[in-house]
Amino acid sequence: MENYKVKDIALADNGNKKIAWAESRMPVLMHLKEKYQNSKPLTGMRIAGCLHVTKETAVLVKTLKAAGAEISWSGCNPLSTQDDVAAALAAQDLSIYAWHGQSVEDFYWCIDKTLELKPMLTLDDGADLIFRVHSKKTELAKDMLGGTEETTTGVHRLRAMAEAGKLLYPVMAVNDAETKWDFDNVYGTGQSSIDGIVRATSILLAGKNFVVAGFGHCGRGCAMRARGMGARVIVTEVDPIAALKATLEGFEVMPMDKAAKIGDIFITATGVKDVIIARHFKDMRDGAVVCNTGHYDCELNLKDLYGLSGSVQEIRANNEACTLKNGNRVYLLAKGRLVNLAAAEGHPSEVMDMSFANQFLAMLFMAKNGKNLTNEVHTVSKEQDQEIASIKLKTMGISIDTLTPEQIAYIKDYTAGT
Ligand code: RBV
Repeated sequence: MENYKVKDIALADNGNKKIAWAESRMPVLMHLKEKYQNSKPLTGMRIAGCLHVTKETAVLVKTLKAAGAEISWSGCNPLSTQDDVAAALAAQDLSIYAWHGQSVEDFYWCIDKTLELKPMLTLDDGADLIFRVHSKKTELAKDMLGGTEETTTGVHRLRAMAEAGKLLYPVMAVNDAETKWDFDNVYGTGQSSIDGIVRATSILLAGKNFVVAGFGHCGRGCAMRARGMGARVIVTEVDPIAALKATLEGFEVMPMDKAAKIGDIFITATGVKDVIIARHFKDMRDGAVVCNTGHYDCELNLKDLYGLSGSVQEIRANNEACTLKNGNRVYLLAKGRLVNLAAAEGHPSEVMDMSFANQFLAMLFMAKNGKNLTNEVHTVSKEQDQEIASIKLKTMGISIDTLTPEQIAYIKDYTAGT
């Protein structure tokens, strides 16, 4: 019996070409694959994963397999699966359930299929898989060694579960590694979100009012990159410290009520729902482009937007013209799903290299130590972060200085002053 469901297995050749491209740009993960493929420390480990099926994820999956794991996989967003990559993984006898353009029912069906493996480890991006275990398949929790979580929103959900005393096994917050969120969230989101906007619109960014909602790691990346393309960047925030950071970075900060009236392009990166709602849509200029790069599609209130629209027409891939009853057009990209993954290819391989090296090492750690950890959200060690940064630098041909013993002594010597 087939242990996969993908759009079209005949796309595997294309998928393999994409994966080879990603492999050539993910030297840290490839180094780890090389290092562990003989000793196979994940032998006997059953891992269920729920993470965007992209060429980069395929490199992670192949690395976990090379280290001995048995794997079942699903995508973590209905619109982010790259069908050729999914086909390539299925053709390599990996148990994978993922295709682009799923309904919510399909989405959970896929997760449930992956849980038939009776995993001992879960790997999440957004916490939908682990939440499924906790809500519908609790009988699986007792045999779990641990889980890992890739993204900010998932970590928030898991911390809330842990605080409520509901977490049934330990989880590693991969997102919070410095070599993940200071790079993936900033440069990855920044570049790939602009990429998604441009692919869906072919719009000129120079001279546009580009509104970024949220100035966390992801919002900062979008703001920086939009500015680099010549846009006038406006930031909206709810946190005074983040607002101050944006201001001192030279971005204009104002409430969404004001930004809505002047923005040409809007992107949400907040992790919060209802950031852009009816009154904002009504106030927008004719031709405004609206999209989201946060994990869930609730940041834009789509019910409001569709409710205000007299007609909705898909004018090109990932771009719907919503003609409001006041005659203005608002262009919605990728149905409010992550624009970088739905309308482009997600973060570039070079940056996912570090994120997925963290995922891989976190999996090794959980396989070995999960049994002895408390049912809380744990963070990756400083050593893991440093190791990944060091290998990355080495593969980039960059060397750095080393502290002398005298300098180390100086740092520790609190008596040394003026
Ligand atoms: N993300 N993965 C990719 N190319 O595979 N791109 C982005 C990829 C992850 C990223 O790590 C982020 O935390 C998460 O997607 C949001 O769902």
